[in-house]
Amino acid sequence: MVNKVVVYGFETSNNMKVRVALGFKGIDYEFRSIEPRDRADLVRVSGQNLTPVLVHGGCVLFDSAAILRYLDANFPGTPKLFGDSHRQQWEIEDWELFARTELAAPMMDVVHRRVYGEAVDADLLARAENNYAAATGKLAAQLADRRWLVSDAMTAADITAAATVFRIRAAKFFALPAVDAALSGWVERVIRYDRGA
Ligand SMILES: N[C@@H](CCC(=O)N[C@@H](CS)C(=O)NCC(=O)O)C(=O)O
Repeated sequence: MVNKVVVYGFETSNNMKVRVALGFKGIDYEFRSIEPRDRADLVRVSGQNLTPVLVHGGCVLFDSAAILRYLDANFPGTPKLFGDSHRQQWEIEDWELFARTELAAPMMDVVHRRVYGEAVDADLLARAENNYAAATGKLAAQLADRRWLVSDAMTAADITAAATVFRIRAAKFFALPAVDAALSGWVERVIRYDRGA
């Protein structure tokens, strides 16, 4: 019997990333929603506190980027997330790095302070707003005349960055830049692979 993929998580960009990748690859999975204030199951299953966690047969993985690599390596014959060449793979890694640092930092600065009960002041929000506008400007420039960030198909670069943009828009932690049509169309193209939590 083929082992079913199980994902433990809740509604966040890193969980959406993994669900989009599974949907894009057409891999059947079960999403087990955890209560963010109760991490006991997560720690029991994976030995650590963050989501998403993926369980497949005897294999347990945490970290969304690691999970995307596991899916590409272990489900051959499904659409690839890391491109067709050495060069594309490096470009994908560069965009992932950008998405997890410059693009996500404005949101994570606010989220971490809230989780720890620290103040989120007007200066921090203004910095977040400016930094996020600059980061999305880079994405919009890349997408002005192309459908995907790296190749002519969706890759881990698009999934990582678009899931972050989607969550930041939904959460409205700080003022968002004016809507860019190319950027919005691209986010829609990516998240249509997410069947939800
Ligand atoms: N590097 C990890 C980060 C995971 C992470 O920060 N997960 C968040 C949800 S996206 C989480 O569980 N945060 C802990 C919390 O909310 O207390 C990944 O990409 O999966």
